[in-house]
Amino acid sequence: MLDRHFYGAMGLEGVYDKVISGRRLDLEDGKRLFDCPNPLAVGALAHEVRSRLHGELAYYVLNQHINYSNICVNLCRFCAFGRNAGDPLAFELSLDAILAKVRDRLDEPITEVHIVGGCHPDLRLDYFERMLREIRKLRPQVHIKAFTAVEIAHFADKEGLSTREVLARLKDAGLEMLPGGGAEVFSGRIRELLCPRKLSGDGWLRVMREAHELGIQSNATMLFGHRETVEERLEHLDALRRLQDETGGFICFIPLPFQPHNTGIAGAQPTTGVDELKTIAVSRLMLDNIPHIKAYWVMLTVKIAQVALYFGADDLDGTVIEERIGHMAGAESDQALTRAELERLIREAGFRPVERDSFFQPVSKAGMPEGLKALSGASRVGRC
Ligand code: V47
Repeated sequence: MLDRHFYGAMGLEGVYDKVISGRRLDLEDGKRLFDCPNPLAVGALAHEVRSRLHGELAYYVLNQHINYSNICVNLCRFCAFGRNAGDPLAFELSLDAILAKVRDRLDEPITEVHIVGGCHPDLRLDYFERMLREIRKLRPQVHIKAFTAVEIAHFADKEGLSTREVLARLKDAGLEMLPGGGAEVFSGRIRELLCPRKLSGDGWLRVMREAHELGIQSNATMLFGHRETVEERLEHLDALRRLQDETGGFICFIPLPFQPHNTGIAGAQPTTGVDELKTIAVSRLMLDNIPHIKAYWVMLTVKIAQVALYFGADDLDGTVIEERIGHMAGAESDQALTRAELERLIREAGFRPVERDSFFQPVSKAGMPEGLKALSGASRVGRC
């Protein structure tokens, strides 16, 4: 399929030339890719880039998600997870309950604990510091990826501290990495429409810049398929790419298809498979400086996530164990996958599974082929 004439017939020879020679795509190129009626043509270009970066490898992680609370002062219209205190579906876990969740899984070789919650009106920074320290005591080897940039800004507001001070305190308590949530799309128009109380796009980028400057790497997300235009998706990708040029702190990008159920977005249709795959492919092609693209099976479904490995994605995320944000909004996927299931999905797609940690370091180097050993460490491409 990677034939110049084939792309020329679709008006994509300029994009083809740039991809083949490793040059950066601009926003117009991105628009042409989204407009291309042939998803396989877009996917094949993304697969070319993905293969250059990761060859036949596809990654997964043994992880555990913990949501400490869904009580939230922002109540974004796209979100079915966030609730007012007193709502029958609101919950708030005590520190003991959180530690019990970690303790329950101590016999499983989990390498990452992923912790997020709503912007709670009352919980204070010392609760989050204790949470990190106690988890670290229980599982000294685990990587703790916790709190979106939106939560960090909320903690700072509540404490009267700067976001940089909050990040430094949480890092001291054991925070190693920020998850990519809360980015949505950076467009002010969309934020005004869907999440007017939430941290702005510029605010999200500022917190991420500060985290990267403090040596805390992060992921980044984009929530798509609600009210945004293709141009707004591309502006979002461009903003991430510009920040990554400066800091190098993003490890992985995760396009999140909007799940419409129980949300405040009337009449929203679920995303189609083609839009999901094309968006993943365009993300791989535009984000030439972010090493990994995650096909998050929870939101995509396991079947689309598996196919996405041929549309630019190189990672399926992980076991997850207990997921609420997507499922409260109608996600149809299971709650958890096992290592065997993740490896089967990857193998049957024709890739070689690699268990990785939060930083995409292979968990075991024993018996690993030389090529793979050489790759370990390559993911920390940034300057963090
Ligand atoms: O921040 C909220 C999004 C995010 C909906 O960093 C919704 O490794 C779809 O960020 N439909 C949380 N999405 C999930 C997230 C994440 C997941 C897995 C791995 C990582 C990582 C990050 O989910 C939220 C928001 O952007 N979200 N509501 C919805 N109705």
